[in-house]
Amino acid sequence: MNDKRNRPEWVPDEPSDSFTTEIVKGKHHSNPSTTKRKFVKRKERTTEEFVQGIKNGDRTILAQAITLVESNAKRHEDKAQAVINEILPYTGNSVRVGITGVPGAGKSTFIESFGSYLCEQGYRVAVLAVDPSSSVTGGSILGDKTRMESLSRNKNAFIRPSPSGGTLGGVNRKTRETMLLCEAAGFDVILVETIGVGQSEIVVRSMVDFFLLLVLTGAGDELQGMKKGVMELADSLVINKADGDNKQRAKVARGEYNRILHYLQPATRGWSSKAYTVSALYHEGMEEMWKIVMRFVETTKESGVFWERRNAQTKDWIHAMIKDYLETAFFTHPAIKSQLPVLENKVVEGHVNVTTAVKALIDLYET
Ligand SMILES: Nc1nc2c(ncn2[C@@H]2O[C@H](COP(=O)(O)OP(=O)(O)OP(=O)(O)O)[C@@H](O)[C@H]2O)c(=O)[nH]1
Ligand SMILES: [Mg+2]
Repeated sequence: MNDKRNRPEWVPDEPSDSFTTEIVKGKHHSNPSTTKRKFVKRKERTTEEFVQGIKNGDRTILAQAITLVESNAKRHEDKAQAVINEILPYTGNSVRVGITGVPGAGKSTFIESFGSYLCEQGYRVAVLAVDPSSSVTGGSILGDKTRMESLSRNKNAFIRPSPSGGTLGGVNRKTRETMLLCEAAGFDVILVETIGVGQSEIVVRSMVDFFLLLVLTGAGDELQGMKKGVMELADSLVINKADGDNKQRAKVARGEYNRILHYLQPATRGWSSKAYTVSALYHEGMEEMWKIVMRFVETTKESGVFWERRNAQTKDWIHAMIKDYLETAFFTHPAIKSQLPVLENKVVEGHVNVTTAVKALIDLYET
């Protein structure tokens, strides 16, 4: 915890090879014992200080509030929830955009380019990431500060790496709560990056208004190999790297993707998802993409779909948290921990059937 105070807010908690930036504190020559005492005794911010700071758009306090939300300590949890309760009336006013795509599709480059464009237009942009693997690998998104170099220096942008550690459910809650804090701090657009593999894109789809799938051309059978499921989640499909030699191919791919999209279930009722080409590296197509997002928001607000989705997302979140809570409670229950392996073995050896074993465990849990 103390160590954190010497670091910029955006440096990840976990040690990582890909990230070595650290601000080294100047030497102190006063009595070390008093320095230490002062250090430890520094008062924790009150709920009110957090709330005011966030509402004033104070980035340091916002970052500290996010750290509080990400903490797994019970003491922090209570305060984090109190802060969120207070700022709730100031949330919900942003446009929430999810960005997914296979590794290397150019998500970070796109966010750098798109985010910078939005800042130029006068918007305040927060960039978050959902990367459940970050606790294991050190996180690919952690290195993104280097790829989002100019955006991270922009005073209208705020970049926060994925919370490290914990389950996808934990990352889900933390990201959603972080989103609320950013909205209360006055950010107009929230961009959430996630890798398009596994479950994390579904989690991100469940927390954003507009979902953008970044794809590439070139890899011959990418169209076939592409998961139809991911395409069905997308409100627009963006073919990146439409520059140089690749420009023509990107145009062809756009036609092919549009044909496929035509036959798929629309991700959002009343909105037909289309394919576009951009070059994130050369900042081409950003204005067009923003126009599409704005048209989407306008269309869905008019039809009511926008609010229906937000309400449904909130309800889903409640359900997801209940499941998460119960699952943890069940598997960490002492009686379950001791009896589960025993019953597993009995089932495997053919002495007990699965349903009977499960019922016995649940009885054990409920008593
Ligand atoms: N030519 C060209 N290269 C691009 C473009 N966008 C991204 N790249 C390059 O593609 C590579 C991957 O880009 P990233 O932005 O790191 O991709 P990512 O999707 O965030 O990757 P992960 O975070 O690893 O999942 C980098 O070398 C970029 O410079 C583009 O529009 N045109
Ligand atoms: Mg990236």
